[in-house]
Amino acid sequence: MHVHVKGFDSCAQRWYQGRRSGCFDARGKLLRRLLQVTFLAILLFAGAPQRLRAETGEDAWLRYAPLDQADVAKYQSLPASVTVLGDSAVLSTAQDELIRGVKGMLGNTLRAENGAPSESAFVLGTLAEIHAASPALALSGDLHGDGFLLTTGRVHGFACTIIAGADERGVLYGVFAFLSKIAQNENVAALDELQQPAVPLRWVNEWDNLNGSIEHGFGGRSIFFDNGAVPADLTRVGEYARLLASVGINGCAVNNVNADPGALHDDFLPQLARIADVFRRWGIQLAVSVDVSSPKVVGGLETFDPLNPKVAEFWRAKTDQIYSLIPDFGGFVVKADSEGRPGPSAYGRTPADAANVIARALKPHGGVLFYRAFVYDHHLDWTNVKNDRARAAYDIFHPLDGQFDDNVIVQIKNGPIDFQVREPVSPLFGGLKKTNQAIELQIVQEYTGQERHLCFLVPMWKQVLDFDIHADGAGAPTPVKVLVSGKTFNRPTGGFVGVSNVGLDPTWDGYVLAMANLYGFGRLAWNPNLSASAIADEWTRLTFGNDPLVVRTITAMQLASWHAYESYTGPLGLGTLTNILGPHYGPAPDSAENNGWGQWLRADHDGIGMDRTVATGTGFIGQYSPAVQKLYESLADCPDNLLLFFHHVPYTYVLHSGKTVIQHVYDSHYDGADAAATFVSQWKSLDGHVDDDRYAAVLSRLQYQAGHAIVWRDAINNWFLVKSAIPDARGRVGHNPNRIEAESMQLDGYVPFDITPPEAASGAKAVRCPAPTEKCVAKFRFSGAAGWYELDVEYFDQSNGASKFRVSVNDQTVDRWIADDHLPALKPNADSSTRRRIPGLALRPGDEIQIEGIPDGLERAPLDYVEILPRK
Ligand code: GCV
Repeated sequence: MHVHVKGFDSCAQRWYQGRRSGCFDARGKLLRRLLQVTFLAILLFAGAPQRLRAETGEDAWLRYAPLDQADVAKYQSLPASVTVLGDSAVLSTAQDELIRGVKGMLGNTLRAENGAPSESAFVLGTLAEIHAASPALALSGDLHGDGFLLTTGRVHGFACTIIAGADERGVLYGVFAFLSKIAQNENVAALDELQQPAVPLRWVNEWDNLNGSIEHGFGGRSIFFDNGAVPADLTRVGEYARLLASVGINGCAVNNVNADPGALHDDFLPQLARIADVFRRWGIQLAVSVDVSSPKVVGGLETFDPLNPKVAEFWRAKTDQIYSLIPDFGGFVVKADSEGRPGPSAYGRTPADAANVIARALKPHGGVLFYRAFVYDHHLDWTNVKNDRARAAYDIFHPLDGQFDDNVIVQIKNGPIDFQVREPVSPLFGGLKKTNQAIELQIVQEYTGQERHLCFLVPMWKQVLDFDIHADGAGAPTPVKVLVSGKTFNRPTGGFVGVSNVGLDPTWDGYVLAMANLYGFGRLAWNPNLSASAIADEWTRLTFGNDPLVVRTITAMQLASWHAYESYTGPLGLGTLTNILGPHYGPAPDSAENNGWGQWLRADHDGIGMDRTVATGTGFIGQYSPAVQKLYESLADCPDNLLLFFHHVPYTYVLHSGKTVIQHVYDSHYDGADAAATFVSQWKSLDGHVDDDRYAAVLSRLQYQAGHAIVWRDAINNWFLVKSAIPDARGRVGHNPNRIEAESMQLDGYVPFDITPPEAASGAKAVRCPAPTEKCVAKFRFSGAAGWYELDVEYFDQSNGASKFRVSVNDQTVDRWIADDHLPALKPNADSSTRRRIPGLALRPGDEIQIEGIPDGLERAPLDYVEILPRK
């Protein structure tokens, strides 16, 4: 509950602004004000609901927050003790977790016991142990893998709640599932529920470098590495393992797939063993990404040719050494012949050759090798219209089907390009019938807003997983989710891999709301049949509690967010129209063209899109089965949302929706930016229903997103306007009547300059201080009608300086701030463009509005425009 005392906020605001007058210069006045505030607060809090405790997000969905008294009553008949059958680290973790969860939510401390129960108890154990302890107990179901059973029954004559696992991990997963039910206020009295994971291998990959940085990590520095070593304090690693285990993840490759060979050095392995020790009690197997040139770089051989016996011997000896330190080591992940990484092509060998030599070293220990299918040439000739990066994975791996050993899993990104906001399903899922496969999903939002934009990816993943790729010809449906389980073609294994990239930030990934993606990944890996809305609902209840308004609002926001993000970043299957040569963040569509990276849009004055048809294009569509080819090959059938991925069409082409391509682009960008703005008002409706800290942190992200969505909207629409020369039928693009461009203001010190690319700034220009200087000023006179307005200042916040800004109206300071949001940019462009909103300004015609910028470092207080809108 929030208490707003009229007058206090503005007093604090004036103080922040350095204007002590009227607030702090008269001590007596201040004292009186404080007394009033205290008195009012006492009055308001007496009998009011307990204030929500402050939270950082560190507990994510495992908060075990106390339930309301009325709900606690529901669980009164639960046993008072928990006994464990068997003796292992994972089982005692399960017992500790149950005690912790029950204590947190219900306030009771369960008695911890071992062995057969001597009273009514929670009984934890593997099915085998429970059978041995109580042979008469008929437990239902065929439990295997890491599955579990939650049930009730008499053990040794006592009425017990039984949490049985097919293995020890299953017991731990059962405990988490049970606690999750309590946290969601579900009835657990007459439980009889069996859950089995859909796939055996449920891994995450972390792209952490040994120096502690993370490739595309938005949650701070690594929890695994610092300055070339594994840190002494692995507390966060343990907490992360707990989070992963709670959603059924059983493997984690801790270092970047762009692997530092140093990870295999003799003196590094004992350090990795320390991480494995922490993982073990959570049932998580450590895995390591390896560089295929390690035999040469680490082993000192003159070659890393996979067919050379010395190379095989290197991998055998190194792997044996690892298992001597880490007996439950999971295996390796390999990225090779991709984006400059060494690979078997150096010796004319295939990915199967490279994979098998390593897999054979792992085999005796039960380890597996994930070989990534993300192999492509990033020096493609863009002048050849038949070239197509999307073809690469299938062209390379399909001919090798059947040549991989049975402990190799080919790890396939969901789409044929690279984690774009929308892509079709990779045809390779249908192209491997005699090879194990896993789907690689990107949990971290590299191309989908980098944890600064709300983008819940589960709906996108669901579309991929449910897609029937018709791999079995005329046979039964073969959705991707079944193919990767290995069941379709009777493969021994298969799985899900999520690129997670959490860091030391208390929120793990930089944004409380983005953790729904990690949760959702785990839930789908366990059960891909869950719906996106069920997952969003669960996650919200666990993360924020069961208040119906909170659950309804956040679930709705999450479910709307991918569509919104897609609408203002990359419609019609074009992919995220971001700077692919930079941080993959803000808009910069031209960066995709005329280079070897192969993410071409093929945009010219007349039309846009890649022709990937069999008839006239690159032939990519021919990699799908006939039924899928039929869906995409003809313009008549191709769905609008993938049209420009598969076809090159004129801007005037009419979509199934009845709109032209160009008008769809314009409209969807306005719709998407509007949707982002509604997230702010939706979130504001939760003020007082969510703890203050997380409320404020999320609000600030959503406000930023609403502003950056406008940057995206304007940049992409202007780019299309320039390319096509077709105006927006609704007259919006290029017309911003409420905007005052900085370059048109009266400048003192500030100088105009051209922005590159031009669409990154309004009017293609901005102003900045020419060199380090004390301050620069841009001012103008307000010419609208008298009234209340909100004033948006669009400026550039680079990461190489922290400029200060001050806005005044007729010499009265109305706002000041420091530009230090650490956006991913060293220059003024669409990555650094951001907005400061000053709400509630009373303006009259002729008022002088002045923006003062004080540069810092290499950031010259750059300013794009001011927009003045009537206050909402
Ligand atoms: C780890 C994209 C990313 C790279 C990443 C690569 C991959 O290209 O931008 O940072 O490298 O994918 O998945 O290997």
